[in-house]
Amino acid sequence: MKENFKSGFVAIIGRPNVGKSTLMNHLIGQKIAITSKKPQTTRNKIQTVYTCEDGQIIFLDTPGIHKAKNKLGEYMVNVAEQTLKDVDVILWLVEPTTYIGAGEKHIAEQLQKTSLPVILVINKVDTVKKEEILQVIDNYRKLYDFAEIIPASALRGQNTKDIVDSLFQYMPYGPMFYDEDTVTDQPQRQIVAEIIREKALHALDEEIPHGIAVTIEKMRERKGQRIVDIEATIVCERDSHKGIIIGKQGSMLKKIGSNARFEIEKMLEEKVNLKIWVKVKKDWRDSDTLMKNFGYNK
Ligand code: GDP
Ligand code: K
Ligand code: MG
Repeated sequence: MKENFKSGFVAIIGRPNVGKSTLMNHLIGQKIAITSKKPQTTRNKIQTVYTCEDGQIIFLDTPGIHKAKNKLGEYMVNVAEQTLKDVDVILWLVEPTTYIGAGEKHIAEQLQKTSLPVILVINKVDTVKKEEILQVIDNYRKLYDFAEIIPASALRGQNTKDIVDSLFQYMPYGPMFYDEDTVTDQPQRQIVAEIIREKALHALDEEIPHGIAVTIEKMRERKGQRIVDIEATIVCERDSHKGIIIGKQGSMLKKIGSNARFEIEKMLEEKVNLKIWVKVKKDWRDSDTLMKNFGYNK
């Protein structure tokens, strides 16, 4: 370990879908947070660890800071606000649009309350022209007093090294909090549940996905064999949703299951026997008890 080793905590914030999970996954080089085209994919605070010669960065992938519409929404906003209290640097991701919307203004207002350095990443620059990027930078410079503004593409890995460098610049000297092999402290069961939820999000249409949760009832390696038996339940809000998730003669559930199994096997490096059930729990997103049941509590 180097003498001038730095370490600290970084909150990744930004509206849903700007590429927070993609960036974090890219930086740590391993898929942890699930990503999708639908907003609000990330519900829980996920901690990932990036370690190199210069130091260690612990990332907290926060759900979007936005106005809550139900209990789940309130929970997510709460997690985000709590996270901001315990970090050294804030990394804010935005889309490369010249128009700054109400959502961004809302976040800027929240940030005025902190004295932490805020690094702005203008992500997805692979989707716009150079001239436009300069205009975006200009507009954001007027919005807030950022420590740095970095245009990048998390998907292509453009300028992501610059992001790491400037994070270290604003980070204190400190110890290694986690050993260098650690990339996350998320329990494996939770990652498995997130993978299944991601595959369901990808396979299903609009409305249903926000109303689903995944629980893992069983996850156990067979004695003396390299096979893990997993039993999971997809919880949805309506009987009609249940029908769609199962599909004609079980075809949809089969697709979700085999896509999930493929990825879980890659992660565990073992064969997986995956059984998925589908259950209806009406309005679970508006119930404190059911939310707790699904692991959304602090
Ligand atoms: P999050 O909700 O902020 O965590 O966003 P995700 O990481 O889930 O990304 C949302 C979508 O944007 C996914 O389809 C990503 O593949 C896509 N995306 C993320 N970063 C980039 C980027 O740099 N360029 C492009 N073109 N797409 C990106
Ligand atoms: K997303
Ligand atoms: Mg995410």
